[in-house]
Amino acid sequence: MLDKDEILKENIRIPNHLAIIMDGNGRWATQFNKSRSFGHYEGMKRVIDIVKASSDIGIKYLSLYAFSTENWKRPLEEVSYLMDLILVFLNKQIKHLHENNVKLNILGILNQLPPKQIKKIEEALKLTENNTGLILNIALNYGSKDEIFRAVKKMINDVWIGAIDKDSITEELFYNQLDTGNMPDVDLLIRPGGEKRLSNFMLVQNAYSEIIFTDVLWPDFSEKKLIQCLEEYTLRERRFGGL
Ligand code: V07
Repeated sequence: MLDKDEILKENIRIPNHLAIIMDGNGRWATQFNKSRSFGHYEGMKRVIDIVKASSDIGIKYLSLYAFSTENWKRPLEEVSYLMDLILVFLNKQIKHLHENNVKLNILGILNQLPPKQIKKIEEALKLTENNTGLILNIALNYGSKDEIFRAVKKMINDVWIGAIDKDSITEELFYNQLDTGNMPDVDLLIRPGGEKRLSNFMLVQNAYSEIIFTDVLWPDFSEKKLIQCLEEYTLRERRFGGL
């Protein structure tokens, strides 16, 4: 069990907004001659662990990349399994998340998912909407270029219908149209799985974030690995502060 007081005593810096690209699930499973889906299932269990750890540590925003707009190109069988996982996760976890005061939020275009999934997610959003604890952003059918494009189109439309004046378009107004609304930027981005790319994930929100790439595959990620990343983040901040 993770002791929040221990962490505070050790002077570890806690990011306000942590983002994670949950990569390496398929490769993790292939190591054991199992199907990629087996890796996705194991990866889902780490979502549960890391949400709990983040909430205990006092992280305010946690953004997880679960399914990109590009992921539709994967084999149908894998896509179907990932869609099933949405239901499995919510059926098993939503009550627990709610009891822990977690507020769910989705980044990406919800209405392009299958109807069952949309319904389940909408119920979960409604259930947790007044919660005041950790804000859990799940990026589903999400791509950052798409997010930026939608924000621009929305503003053009708002000008066109007379809802806003074109001169009232400020940087702030633009950022507020993004799927993260008025949430703060990401402080720390962690990418397990060995790749060293952003892969179209929260490009605007990561403008100033510290980035940690680790070879650990997502199903092997743990509370302990998270603390190690926070230690590295703390060291980087200290160096920066010393200049
Ligand atoms: C997915 C597990 C994590 C590793 C990456 C791919 C597989 C949780 C969700 C989820 C959570 C809340 C919610 C909707 C979905 C999820 C997908 C894949 C598509 F409201 N894990 N997880 N969704 N994986």
